This record gives sequence, C-alpha cells and structure tokens, in this order.
Amino acid sequence: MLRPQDSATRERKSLAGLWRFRLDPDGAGRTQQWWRAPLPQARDMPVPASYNDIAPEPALRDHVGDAWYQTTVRVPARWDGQRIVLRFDAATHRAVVWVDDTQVAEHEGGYTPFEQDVTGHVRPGQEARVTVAVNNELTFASIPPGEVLQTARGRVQNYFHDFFNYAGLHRPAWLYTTPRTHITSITVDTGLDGSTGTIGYAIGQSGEYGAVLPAQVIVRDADGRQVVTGTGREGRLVIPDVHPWAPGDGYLYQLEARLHDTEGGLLDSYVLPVGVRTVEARGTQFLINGEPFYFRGFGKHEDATVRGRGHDDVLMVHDFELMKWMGANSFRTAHYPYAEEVLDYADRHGVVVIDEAAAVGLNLKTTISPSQSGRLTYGDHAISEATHRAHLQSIRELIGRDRNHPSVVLWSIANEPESGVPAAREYFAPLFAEARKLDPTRPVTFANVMGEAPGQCQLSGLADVIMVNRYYGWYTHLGDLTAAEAVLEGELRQWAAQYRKPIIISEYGADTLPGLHSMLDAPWSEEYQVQFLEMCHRVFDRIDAVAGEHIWNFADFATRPAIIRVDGNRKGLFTRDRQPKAAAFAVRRRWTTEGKR
Ligand code: BDP
Repeated sequence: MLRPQDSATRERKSLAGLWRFRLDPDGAGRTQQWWRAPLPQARDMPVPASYNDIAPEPALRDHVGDAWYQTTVRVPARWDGQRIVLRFDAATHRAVVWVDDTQVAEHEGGYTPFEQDVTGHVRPGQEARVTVAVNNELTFASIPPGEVLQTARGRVQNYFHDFFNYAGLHRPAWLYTTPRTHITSITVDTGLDGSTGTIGYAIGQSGEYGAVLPAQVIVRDADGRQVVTGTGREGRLVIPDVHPWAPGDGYLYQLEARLHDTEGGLLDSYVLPVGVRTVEARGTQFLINGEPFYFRGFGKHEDATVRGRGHDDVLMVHDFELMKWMGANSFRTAHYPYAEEVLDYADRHGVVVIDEAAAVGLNLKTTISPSQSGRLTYGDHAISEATHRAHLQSIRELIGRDRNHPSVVLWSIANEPESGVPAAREYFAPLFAEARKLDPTRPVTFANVMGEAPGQCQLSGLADVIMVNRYYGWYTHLGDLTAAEAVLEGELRQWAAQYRKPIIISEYGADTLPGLHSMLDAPWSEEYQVQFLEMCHRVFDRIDAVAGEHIWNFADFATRPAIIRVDGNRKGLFTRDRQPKAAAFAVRRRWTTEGKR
C-alpha cells in the first residue's frame, strides 16, 4: 500500500492534533449511533498517541472495549475533481470509521495502515465529521491473541505477551488526494552484479479507464541526476556503476513512477525511494550485497512515557541517535510492525531491520500470563483457524506495506510461538509458504522460545535463519553465570551442528534497576547486567554460525503488573526515559571497537 505523499499530482492533509474522545465500556455508542452527531460527553485526546496514560485514571489505563474518536476536517476547496482518501496509519487493534453519517471503513489489526476512498462522502470546501470507534480487545481471532475474562471487577483483558496492551490511534491519520486515474501500487526488487545494479519494477494502475495507460519510470540518484528511465508498467532497469544501499550507507535512488493519458499528459506521479541491495542466507552466513553481515543491536518496542505506543518523531530520532552511539547496526521490530516513519529513517541511515508480524504470545505453555497453565496452545479453544486467518492477514499486510524498504532484510512471522508440537508445524507451514510467495527476495524466520531446543522445535526446519531468544543466567541459572555460559554454549553448538544456518540471538538480557549496585554480581544490579551480557558475548564469539546479537531490550518498557515486573520490563540498556545503564557503556565498547563483532 503506497503511503500518502505530496507529489506533482497529490496532496496530503494531516489529521494529527486534538480529537474529541470518549470511552465506551458498555458498547453504547454503536447502538446509540454516536457517529451521527458531535460525540456526547467527550474530552480532548491527542492523535497520534495511546490514550491509556494521558490521564491518571484506572478506567482509561485498563479500558477494555470501544473508544470513540471524532474530529471535523475541512476538505480543501481546491481538491474538487480529485479522488479523496481517508487513511489511518494504525488503529489498535481494530476500527470502524464513519464520515458524517456513513460507515466508510473497517479494519482488523493494530499495526498496519488502512484507507478508503471517501470522494463520494465529502464535499470540497465543506467540513466533514470523521468518527472512529477503536476497539482494543484481544481474542483468539486476533493477532496478537488474547482473551477477555469476566471477573468480579468487570471485563478484564488477558494476553500472553510481555508488553502493555496500549491502544488508540497510534500513528498519523491523513486525508489525501490522488488523481481519479492513479497509481495504486509500486513494487520493486533490486539486484547487483558487480558494479551493475538492477531495479525490477511493477506499477499498478486504477481500473477506471479500463485501458492500460502509458507509464514511465525515471530513476534519479541522490543528487537528483537522472540515471535511467523506462517505459511500461513492468520492467527491469539497469544502473551501471551503481551506488548500492548498504549497512551504514543508506544510499537511496528516487524512482518516479508516472502515468500518462494517451495524449502524453501527466495523470499521476509518485516518488518511491529505492535502495539497490541484495540479501541472502547462505550456509551459516547472512549476506548483504554478497558480504557477510553480523547483526549488532536490539529488540525494541514502540514505547514511552505518556504517549505509550504513539509515534513521535522526536523520540524516534533520539532512539536512532542512541543506537548509533552504541555502535548498533540493526534492530528487530519486536513484536509488531513499527510506524513507517521508522522504516523510512532506517532506509535513509543504512540501519538494518528484522521486520516482525504482530504474532506474539501464540504460546500457552511458557507465557508469563497468570491464567493459562495446563491449557494446550493449539486447538479450537485457543490458537485456532480464526487465529490463523488473522495471522495470515497480518503477514500479508506487513509484507504489502514494507517490501519496498531496503532496510528490511528478514521477515519474522512470529515471536516465541509454542513450536515443539506437530500442531505448530501444521499451523506455521502455510504461513511460511505465504511469506515466501509474497516476497521471494527475503529470508523468512521466527523467534524460537527458550525450552524448544533443536531436535524438539518443529519449525526451525522451515526457517531460513535460526533466531533464538535465550535467557540463561536470568530465567534459569539466575546468579550463576558460569553454569549459564556452559549451557548457552552447549545449546548454540547444537543449533549450529543440526541446521547449518545462520543463528541470530534475537533476545538475551537481564532485568536491571539503574542505581542498584553490587560487588557480588547480584541479579538486578547494573554490574550483573554487564556480566550477563559479557558472558553471552564470549559464547557468541566462540561459535562461527552466530550471525548476530540483539540485546533484549533497547530501553525499559511498560508491561501489565506482574510479580516479576518492577514498573515494567527492566531489561533495557537505557531506562524508559533513555538514560544509560552501566551496560550501555560496556556494550558500546564491544560494538565500536575495531576488529570486534
Ligand atoms: C521473551 C519475549 C519478550 C519478553 C522477554 C522477557 O519474547 O517479549 O519481554 O522474554 O521476559 O520471552 O523479558
């Protein structure tokens, strides 16, 4: 899905700002048709943001059900004759949208965009009322899954993942134009042969005219110089002496796609940044542009005080600066697709991304959630056909949105699903197949959970890269890093021997309270976090098949209350407000020292 942009033929209007807002725990709004009038008893709510932490109210923080957002927008008079589209970059976890009295859109999935042509529902020069019912319930028919429990204190949301269930309009919303006849999609695949680059492209066109209209592409380099052009809706362009996109060198060409009418007049123009690079998992190496790449970085979260999961350019740029300071070259979008602004930034700055679907907590066996001991993960009662449908859709939307980003080198289709039972393979095999069908150019993987060892895990054979989350020295062998080192090494050697694929340790880390110190490497102290990470690094350096290390986590983040969580998950190298713990300096030394991984 193409992002809205200002081009020679298109214009955007941001809907960011203060919207009117109201919680609706009883679901009254749908029966009373709250979209038909100014929202009754509404309060102000910023967009984009999670609503949960905006006011100190338990009802807001722990809300389960619909939350209503409403705004009015004046449609510019100059948009007369254009196609007008209403778009939400994210509504977590699902939404219904009305323009004035008419329902115009509905979308499932909290981390991917959706949009609707509303030309027939708005009048240029007039105001339109936009109302959105955002629902935050997680069920076994949603990704991520969860269940709403009836308890003495009312409806409570249970879920099987370790981050707070923030909700709301988390990302920008837009009203934008395209010409009536317009470009609907652009897909690019790039290749490299020595110093020659190729860009294969396909342009989709709206069907209104029926006929295939003349299309043209113009590729310009970073200085704006035209380097190659092509005609037709599909083709392969050759760039001699190409400047490839590479880790640390986010070189982008600008591919302008143009659609013309039969007289040669310009109908539509869309400019797509393109990085020319290749990726491949070969043997135990992960290759970018044919060169072995070692992932140094983090599992992250979209998480911050007050705004929750709301996108914020200020924090985004700060986080990238901190990752650069650390010497990180990559991160994983744990545990959901991040805002597209984040991928654009990674593209421009040469930061490598493992892009993850929102499929986390498909595991009733090892979850930290209190209420599912003894339940099987797969079956009609839990992770079922309905989950599978939502999961498939979430993979389609992830790849549909992100496949043109050069920074994305690897798809992760789930985090820590239960993987040691045959039902896991039945569930996951079609998902791997679908990801590969949608994008044959990138390797596909998932993050294996501790406890599902090689030989036992039924899914690793389906993955191109072995990704494992391991916490020896924390969830087991706590305080005994000598024992932890031996077990970690033993297990990684088993993975290496059995699969002969690159291994990325996609999570390892220890909760740490900043300011807590100990001479004796006591868990939770800053010293223990340093020792823990150094122990892991010694092991990684001894195993050739290890192709990357992503520390869990970049920063402390919010979770729901739990006896193993002290004001959230504290495994960050930075605190939630981005102050460094001692380990940040220690890891920085490793990641910025010449000759080290
Ligand atoms: C892993 C999960 C991650 C958790 C982490 C932890 O993938 O979401 O936050 O453990 O326990 O199981 O810190």
